[in-house]
This record gives sequence, structure tokens and C-alpha cells, in this order.
Amino acid sequence: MSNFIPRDDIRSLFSAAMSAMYRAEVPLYAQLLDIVATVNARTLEADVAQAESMSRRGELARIDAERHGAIRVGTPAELRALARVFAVMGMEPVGYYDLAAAGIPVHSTAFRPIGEEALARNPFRVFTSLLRPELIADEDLSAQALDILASRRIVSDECMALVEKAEAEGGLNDSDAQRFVAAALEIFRWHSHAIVDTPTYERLLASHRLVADIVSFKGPHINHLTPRTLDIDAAQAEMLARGIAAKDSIEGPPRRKVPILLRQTSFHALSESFIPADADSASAQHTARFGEIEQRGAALTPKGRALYDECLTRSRDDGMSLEMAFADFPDNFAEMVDEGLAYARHVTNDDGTVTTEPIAYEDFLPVSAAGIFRSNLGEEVRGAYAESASQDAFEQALGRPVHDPFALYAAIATRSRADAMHA
Ligand code: OOG
Ligand code: NI
Repeated sequence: MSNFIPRDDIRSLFSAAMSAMYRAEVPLYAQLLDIVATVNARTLEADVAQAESMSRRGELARIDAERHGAIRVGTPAELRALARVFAVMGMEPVGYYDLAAAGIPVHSTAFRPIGEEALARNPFRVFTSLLRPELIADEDLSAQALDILASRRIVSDECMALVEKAEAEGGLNDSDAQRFVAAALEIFRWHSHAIVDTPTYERLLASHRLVADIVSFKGPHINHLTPRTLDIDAAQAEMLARGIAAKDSIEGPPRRKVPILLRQTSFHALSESFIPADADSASAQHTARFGEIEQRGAALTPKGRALYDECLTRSRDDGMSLEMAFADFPDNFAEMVDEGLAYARHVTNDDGTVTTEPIAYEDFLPVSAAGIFRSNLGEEVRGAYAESASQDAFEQALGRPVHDPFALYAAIATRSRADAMHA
């Protein structure tokens, strides 16, 4: 007989604790939460059909708790330690994102729940990036960065002991789960004391802003948290109306009748003072932490995703408006499913009829992620690195393969179809 707390509940506790911490650290995030709650309530009130459909899909119950965060780590050992921490909360690595193509010296995955029920309980996700030190051009600086990273431990002994206990025994009881959440939260806290001196910080910063952010501090502070809005255009307008310095365009697809994938916007990173290791007062400024909002739509099949990428490229290369570039992407769910562009969840209604609904996209988009990274690295835009994407190297660092997101959506679609046939 075990009295383990379900992993889904540990994840919910952790996500709530992270949100409370970030609200206290970055007050603008509290404003975002307020904007999103208002816009969501207004949208659901005005659109009863959407409210009903979200409720059928199990997305209504989770919407207020739904958010993602992002962190950046320095070494494979740090990535593996985090993977074990996330596993205690039922979060597994899904997908591979290459950011080097956008001139950002990291590659990434998203830790998130993968089962349908776990997603419905709480879909908390953390976009997690790993530094690629081979992309730091100055070899001496790269070696120095690795030395600095080797000297820090981002997961405390107490937290690791609880991870080991959960692994060995298969779960955590109530009091251990509470201790685990508190100890895991410390990994992501902001530290105003840097572990490098001023000249080192300056050199790291000159090599790439992101390198300074990853290497200079005690741990991988959470750099943003993102609540989910049901109307990102309304939320963006409200941000501007409140005088929040928002990003000037929304990343992702245009506004549509049937939302697809992911649309995101953010407010610019704050300039925060910190204390370099050679100083005894806050004598330097660091910009890293920001806030973001997102609207999620239908998960697309590989064919739909290829069409999405094609439309996006067309808008970028031909300077076409997003709406024009996406004119050929069907905006009718039945048509999208017929053409094999979107996954469908089959839902059996009370009267025995079967209808299809979109499956929510639970992942991220590399081009959008690059846009979000960039808007928070000042105006600094660099060309692509010559090194190509390396999912193999990432998986070796992680010590295991990442899940293929398409396979996860396909499994949900197939199972819902079999259930409907059975009913
Ligand atoms: C991650 C940026 C990517 C998103 O929502 O696409 C991201 C970062 O800045 O570390 O969070
Ligand atoms: Ni994000």
C-alpha cells in the first residue's frame, strides 16, 4: 500500500509555487496574469460555443493553472539532473529545438507531461535549453565558461536525496512531496550575487548575452512564465493600453477562425541590478527575465506542419502579410482533418453521435522561440552559426532520447477514434 502523492499533483503544486515566486520577483508578471484572466473570462462569456467546446476537450478546467516556463543550463550534467527532478513531477523531454540556425548558441527540449489525463490535470511545461560551448568563438573563454560551470551545483543535496527516494521507491509521500517542491523551487530562484567578477561577466556578455546569462549565476533562474490566453490580440492590446513595453508583433500564425499551433507575445526583459563577485554592492545590470503570453490552437500533423513552415517562410521571404501568406491554409477544421493537416480527437456525445475536435498543441515552435529569445537579447541579431542542429549530441547530453511530439498526438487521435468506435 503506497501513500504516494500522484505525480500530477506534485507538478500542480510546483507550478503554483513557481508562479507565486515569479509574481513576487517580477511584479509585471502579476499584471499579465490579471490581463489574461480578464480576457479569458470576457472571451468565454462572449463565445458560448467556444466555452462548450473547450469544456468537452477538457481544456476549460485547466486553463487558469496553465502556463509554461523557460530555463537555460550550462552542462550535460545539469541537464540530466534536471531531467530527474522533472521526472518526479511526471514531466518528460519532448521534441528537439535547434536555435543555432537563428544565431543562438543553445539547443533545447520541452519537459512536459505526455499522457492525455496528465495533460488534462495540468499541462505545465518547461522549455529547457542547453548551452553549446563549441559555439563560443573564443576558445579560452569557452574553456573558462566550462570551468565556472563545473564548479557550481544547481540541485541541492536535499533535493537530490528526494529525487533518489522517489526513483527508488516509486513516488513521494505528502511530507516528502512538500519538501521536494520547496527544494526544487530553489533551483529556479533569481540570485542577485553573480559567481563571476565584472571583467569575466563583460567578456561572457560580449561573446553572447545568453552565455553571460547561463554562466554568471548560481543557477538556472526561471527567465519567464507564460499563462495561456484565449484571445492573444485582445491581451496584446490590453498590454499596450496599460503601458507595458510589449514586443511589437505576435509570433506564430495569423489570427484565424480555427487557431493552430501557438501564437505568442512578450514584454521586454527587465534590467535588474546584481552584485558581481568582485564587488560588494549591486554595481551591474543584467537583462534576462521577462513575461510572455500565448494562445494555443490545434496540433498539426507533419503535413500540416510542413504547410505551416512554408507559409511562414513565404511571409518572411516575400515580405507578404501573414494573412496573405496563410491564405491557402484551410480555416475550417473538417477540411483541415480531411486534408490530413490536423489531428482530430473523436468525442462521443450523450446522444451517441460522434464529433471531432482539435487536439491542443502542447509544444513550442523553433522560429517563434528564436523571436522570443531575440526580443529579449536587446536588438542583437546574429547570423546562423555554421554548426548544424544535433539532436544526437543533445540526446547524448540528456542521456536518453526525446519523445517525438507527432507520435504523441497521433496516439491520442488513434485512441480517441478506437474509443468512439467501441462506444
Ligand atoms: C526560451 C525561449 C523560448 C517559447 O515560448 O518559445 C520559449 C528562452 O528564452 O529561454 O520560451
Ligand atoms: Ni516561452
